[in-house]
Amino acid sequence: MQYENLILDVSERIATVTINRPKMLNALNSATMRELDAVLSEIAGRQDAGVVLLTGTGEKAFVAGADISEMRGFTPLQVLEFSRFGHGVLEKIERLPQPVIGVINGFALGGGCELAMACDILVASDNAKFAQPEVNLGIIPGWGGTQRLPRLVGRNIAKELVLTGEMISAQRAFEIGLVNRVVPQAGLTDAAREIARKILEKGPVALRIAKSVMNRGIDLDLDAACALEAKAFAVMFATEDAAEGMTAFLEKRKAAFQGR
Ligand code: CO8
Repeated sequence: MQYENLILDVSERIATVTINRPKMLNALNSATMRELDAVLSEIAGRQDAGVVLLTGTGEKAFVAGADISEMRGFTPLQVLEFSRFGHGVLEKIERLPQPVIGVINGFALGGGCELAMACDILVASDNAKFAQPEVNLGIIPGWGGTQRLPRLVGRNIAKELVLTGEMISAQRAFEIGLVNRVVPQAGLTDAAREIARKILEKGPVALRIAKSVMNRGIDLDLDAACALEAKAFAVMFATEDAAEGMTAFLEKRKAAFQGR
């Protein structure tokens, strides 16, 4: 499929999705959100993509939020629809079979920060900035920011960020556990691809199940979450990858996983 507001590149089993509206700092309008939804469906079915990188064009912004110029004219019902659609897109990232690395190359604000938080791992450039600045506009986060941020960084730090709209540095985002690592802008793509390559060496079925169990389990009580893990663990033993991985260890060789 052809995309107008994003670029999809697949090479070395890494699918890179680049949100491409640099004049608006990659702000997300409804057309871009529909394309994001479509590209995720495309990637989910691609056997040649084992890991996904999600980033924005340029060195200034990952995504500066929802497109305010479009959003301002929405009726409450249109906003409700846009909010629910966005929730669905972010959930699609969380349910994607492949791990998704957010490559945060600049501003990740509002909907941009929310999009980042749906990714599995976040690598940020040292010039990246994060905020949930919606209160500056007289609104609140609408793509999961009030919910994912407290789960990621704790309730009170999340409240401080949402209630003040304060913009924080990449280093501060690292300190509060919002991002996994911070690297110089020039080395951002290499750092993300290095993590991707490491992941690509592992059993694809195990990656898919581990991601799913962690994303599903986090909102369950520990007992239910561990029961989910136990069932998934048992299912792993029906896979060829598990047999190959354990046999390869015992035969002191590198496993050749087939993703089955
Ligand atoms: N929407 C639309 N246009 C934007 C956005 C945006 N979110 N961010 C930047 N732009 C545009 C600017 O208007 C400007 O356009 P132009 O060149 O035509 O004047 C261009 O991008 C460049 O931006 P600036 O000139 O402002 O660049 P600066 O370097 O001076 O500032 C900032 C950069 C600090 C990032 C600044 O642009 C800014 O504060 N942007 C808005 C950030 C923001 O408030 N984001 C949150 C939006 S609300 C949201 O995301 C809610 C998500 C949930 C939606 C739920 C469903 C409805």
